[in-house]
Amino acid sequence: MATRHREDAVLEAKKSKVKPPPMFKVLLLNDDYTPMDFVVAVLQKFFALSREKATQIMLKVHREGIGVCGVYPKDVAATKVEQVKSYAKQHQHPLQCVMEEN
Ligand code: TYC
Repeated sequence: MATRHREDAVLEAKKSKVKPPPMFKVLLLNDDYTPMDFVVAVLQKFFALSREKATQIMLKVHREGIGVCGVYPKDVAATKVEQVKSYAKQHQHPLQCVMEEN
């Protein structure tokens, strides 16, 4: 680095406190009523997944009861959970979405 300030040296002397942020899984839950194509559309719309990947995750949730849509920092995960729940509610589907620390 070209310019080094005294404060940098002070900071470096301490143990680095730069840590990666805590990450949270966003999970979809199965239910008996939400249409499969709606779940695939949600996964594509809010998790930027291809139709193929979205279909794989939807089928995993359908068969196993729960599945991971993605892993994000806390605020991003919380936003995705709210977006999915709100969108499902708008369309009158009981689809549930939750987050869990990784
Ligand atoms: N079980 C639903 C059905 O048979 C499909 C479904 C999949 C619902 C995943 C929710 O998170 C879910 N129509």
